[in-house]
Amino acid sequence: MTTTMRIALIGTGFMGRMHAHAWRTAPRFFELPVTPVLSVIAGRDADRTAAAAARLGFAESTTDWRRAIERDDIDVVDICTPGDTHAEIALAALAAGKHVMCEKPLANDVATADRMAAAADDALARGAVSMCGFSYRRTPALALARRLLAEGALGEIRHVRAQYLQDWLSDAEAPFTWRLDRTRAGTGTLGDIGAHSIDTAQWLTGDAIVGVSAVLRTFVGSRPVLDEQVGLGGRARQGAPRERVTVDDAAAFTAGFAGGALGVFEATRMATGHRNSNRIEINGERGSVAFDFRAMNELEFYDAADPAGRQGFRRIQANEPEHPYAGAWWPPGHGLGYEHLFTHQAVDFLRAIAGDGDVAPTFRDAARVQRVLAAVEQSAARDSVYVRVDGAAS
Ligand code: SOE
Repeated sequence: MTTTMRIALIGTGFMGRMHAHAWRTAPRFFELPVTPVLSVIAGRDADRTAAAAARLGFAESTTDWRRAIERDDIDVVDICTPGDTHAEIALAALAAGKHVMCEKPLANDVATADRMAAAADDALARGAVSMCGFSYRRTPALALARRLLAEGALGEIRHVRAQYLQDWLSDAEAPFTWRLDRTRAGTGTLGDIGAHSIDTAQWLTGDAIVGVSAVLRTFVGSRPVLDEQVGLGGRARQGAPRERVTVDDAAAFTAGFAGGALGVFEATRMATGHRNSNRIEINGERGSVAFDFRAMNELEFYDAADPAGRQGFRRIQANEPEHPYAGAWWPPGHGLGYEHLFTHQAVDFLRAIAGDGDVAPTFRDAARVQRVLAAVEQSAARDSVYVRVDGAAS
């Protein structure tokens, strides 16, 4: 095995910049069996991609992702592009023998996700690792929750309550983006942020969602097109042409888990005042955990075994050296941020490549999330009838 992992990053937007930061930061804070090297970044516009390379620390830039993938001196392909391009890039990269990191949601439909998962399984047999970027798994407080649940601290799980609330589309004049185009994004809020809640819920509980009953809403049917899209924000000029929104603005569904737990999920980009409130609470027979990304360094834990008179949720600052990932960073209590999740993701990925730890979530795990997304859409299209999740354990 080489001691370096030469990265080709495809995409220069929000996630591209975030992943670049993660590859650069990971070896500076974590002991790694292999060292990432920022070799090439691919984007659509030559000047802007060259500027991104210079700024983010890549040796080279290109407008041809295929050439980047074909190169012998590339080991890892990192896909940070809109969903409709994931499969083509990932399949080409896996065929070329590269390790692949792919942003979420894995694909825009189940059949494509399944093809990617099958290709990843084959590639793994040949030593190439693939991971889907459900980054919230790498929040120390949520990884601690996962540890508590795996240890059985909550006992039998009865309730999963997940809300992912954003508000960047609450203004009807907020501009159109690819995220509002079904052909590019697959679904809207559901796949973009609801997918995080689904993945987090299944990962924390170790249980599968087997059926859903759902509603989807699109509150604003068309949006102004900006001359140039910058990030998620911005406002269009007066009289700008409008583009039809072909995805959901909000999703709500109840879910049954294989083990009997009842799930209630809500995802929206229309919750005024909520910039990025990713919350989950799980109640079991022996206790509960609760997390809100607004206080991402904390996990609330209720232990029903605490003595009478002293019971209540305790707030654990998940920044102690005993907590997942936290020991590599600052002294206790100094806090981590959103970007740390991606650094942790890069660390886990590089370690998995070197055979140190399992790769997760795999493309197979991500295809299971895709099945839940599909079931939610089917239920919503049929007046919320209960739809079984295809292929889920029952
Ligand atoms: C936009 O809604 C977005 O950037 C998502 O695409 C990310 O996955 C989420 O972490 C933050 O919000």
